[in-house]
Amino acid sequence: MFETKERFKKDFMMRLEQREERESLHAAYSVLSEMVKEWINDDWQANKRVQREEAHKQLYYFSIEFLTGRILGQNLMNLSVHSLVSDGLEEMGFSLAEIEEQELEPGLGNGGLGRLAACFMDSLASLGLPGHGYGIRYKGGLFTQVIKDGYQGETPTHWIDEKEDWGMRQEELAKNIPFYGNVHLEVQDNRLKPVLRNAVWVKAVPYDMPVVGAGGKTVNTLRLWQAESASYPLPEGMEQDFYQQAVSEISDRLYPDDSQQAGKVLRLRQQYFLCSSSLQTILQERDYPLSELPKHVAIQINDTHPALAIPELMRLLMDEQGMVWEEAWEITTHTISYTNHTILQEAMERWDSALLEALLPRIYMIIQEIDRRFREKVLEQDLDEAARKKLSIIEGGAVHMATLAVVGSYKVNGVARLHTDILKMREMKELNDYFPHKFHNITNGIAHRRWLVKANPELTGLISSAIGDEWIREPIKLHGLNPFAGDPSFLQDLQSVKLLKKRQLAEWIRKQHGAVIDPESVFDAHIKRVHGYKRQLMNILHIQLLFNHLHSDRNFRPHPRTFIFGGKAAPSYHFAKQVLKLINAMADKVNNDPLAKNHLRILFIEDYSVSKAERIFPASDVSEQISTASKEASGTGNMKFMMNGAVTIGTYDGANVEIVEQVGEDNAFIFGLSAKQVMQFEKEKNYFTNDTLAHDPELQLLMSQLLNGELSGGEGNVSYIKKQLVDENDPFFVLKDLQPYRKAHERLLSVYEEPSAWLGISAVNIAQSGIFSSDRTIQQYSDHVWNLEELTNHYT
Ligand code: T68
Repeated sequence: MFETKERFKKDFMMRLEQREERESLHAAYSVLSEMVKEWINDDWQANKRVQREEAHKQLYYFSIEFLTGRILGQNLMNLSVHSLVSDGLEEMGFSLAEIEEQELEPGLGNGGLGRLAACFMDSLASLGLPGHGYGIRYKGGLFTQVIKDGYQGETPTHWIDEKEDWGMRQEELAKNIPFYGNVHLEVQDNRLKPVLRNAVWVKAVPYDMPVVGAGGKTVNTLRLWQAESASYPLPEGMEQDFYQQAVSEISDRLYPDDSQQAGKVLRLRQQYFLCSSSLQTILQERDYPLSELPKHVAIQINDTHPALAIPELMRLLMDEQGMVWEEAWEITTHTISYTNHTILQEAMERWDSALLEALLPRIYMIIQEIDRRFREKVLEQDLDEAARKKLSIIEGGAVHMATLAVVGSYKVNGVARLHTDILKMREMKELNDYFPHKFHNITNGIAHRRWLVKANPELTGLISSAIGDEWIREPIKLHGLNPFAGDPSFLQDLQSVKLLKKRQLAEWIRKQHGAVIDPESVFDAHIKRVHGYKRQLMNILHIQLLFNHLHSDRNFRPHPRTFIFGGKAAPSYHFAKQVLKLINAMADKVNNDPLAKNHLRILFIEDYSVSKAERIFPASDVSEQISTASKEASGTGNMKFMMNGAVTIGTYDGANVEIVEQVGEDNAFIFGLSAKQVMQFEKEKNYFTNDTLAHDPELQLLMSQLLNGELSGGEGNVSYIKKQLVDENDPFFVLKDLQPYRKAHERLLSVYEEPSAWLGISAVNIAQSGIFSSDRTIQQYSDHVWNLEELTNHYT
């Protein structure tokens, strides 16, 4: 049906005419997605068959979040029919872009971690590797952000349209998961066996989504579990209503806390629900002896959220399959590997032992035994008390999930080189000393097909006209663009493309938000979750410095800039919410100031999402990557900007280090404390905000403006900001890095004034960005962790 344009048009119209509301855009979306699903389905079934027959090793990526973004357009692109469909629709008077907008966006993730999982799904399928996702089908994705009077409000987001869902319900593959109850030891087959009595059972029903790789040849599966009532008797005394409520809660909504440990029992239920249903499936679907599991299966756990996979696999192997501890442990620790995404203490998962024991008594017993055996081994080494503590899984009345994850996996990776080094040398030093070959680095990457090819077809066209289109399959070949960084005619075209993308964004903003921005101004974007360490506060304070400077110095009249912010704050993160209010209050002030508005504009884009990101990255000139050095594990937005030719202003943090290594220090604007300096201050506790303020009247003025409420529309609006900057001695070094940040902006602007220099830098950034494709990342996981083989006859 997509073989020729004419065939597509005929088929599409025929189906549309059978629809009741055939005039509506939604009907067009519905018909088109139905056609794509049918088209994919044959290949999907064929792929499943081939993967079974060829007995390929399979990778299962366990993640509590998959932030896929909209799916229709992505599938059309990977099936290589995007332009055919787009042209065909246009000839019939439809716009594919408008049709794509009809799709409710699945917001099943908070930020980088969830989006990374989605990029990985794309790369696995595009490289022809058998890798599948396991996650949760939350009814409510991440909340919708509503800004009212400058404050963030949150409303629930429902993304599921049962009729148009990309997920196919697989009732017959449902699994039952036990919670609570008591463990009894009973004699069965002449041995003592732990049996769970009086448990509360929950049914997990899978919804399978096809994941189409580029070229459409490989179709993998993203399986999302939905919680439903099981048909088991309820424990004595439990009311049916209560039970149903508790069950549906499990997949009711995504937790909105990123980089924060939630600590709630519901979160723990979600985690076990995911791990148990997925592992039961993997074990049941197999047609090889259990002892060979690590030869046939690799399981990657995305952060510690699915770390219960370790004791759960032990439970299934021992209690259900009759294995002894040693063999089960051997298999588990050769099947599971773990990716760490953070060193922030507040994000480290620690579950209260009593809570875990009550919810999952058998799992807790197994964790205790893992801990006991590991302690015994540790005792054989000559270590001091502090080191031994760091090697304990259960410590201080809590289960330390990162320690469990390290002990129970065969490989542990960080997500950028600096982050991995910090893990090995500081955060997990003792574990790394104990398991010297376990830790390694695999730097994150992004799906260049979504973030460049799809989001920026104009730049894609320009690149291909210069160097051919092989880079789309082999992104490292973007290197071929390097010579064009000195080619005036290419740079002029590059400038035209950027201007076009800026105009498109400005037009969309005018329509959506009614705000007017000038495409001739510098688009400087800071888009990511709002967090102390990401330092949106430093960005906005810098704008106030510029504002003060404009008013105090009539010779200071810089090139116009538009500062674009976008991002959500966790609903209970008061500090972040005040920063958000501060940004909006500053926008009001600056955008209406007769002098300032000619030079500075502030735009806050409400309800930042994947689809909004797809518009902002291509239109940005400047990429704000200004986290406190050592705090951002990697960052992936930094890579999306770079690939679209935006220039980085940032600290040496996360993957920024590797970005600058690629482009050279002349092609990025780096400033501020290094990770080493930050960690030194933290260790010695010898940094004092007042030392920074003492000799700097500009900063003193700024602080008084901030603290008296002048910038935020009221003193009360900065109480948490004040607490952090003043009472807590500015833990993220906002004030310390502010003047260096300002100087970096000055350097940046002076280069911007020279178009050929600026565009050359932009071109080098694009040329050197290929290494940050998630195809490279996935290949590394495959080579060094999973040992996957490319599917050979996946075209059948
Ligand atoms: C991010 N982490 C890292 N966490 O902050 C970022 N956390 O540096 C990195 O690039 C990215 O992971 C991918 O590796 C997160 O996004 C969360 O979203 C999260 C969610 C729930 C609980 C804790």
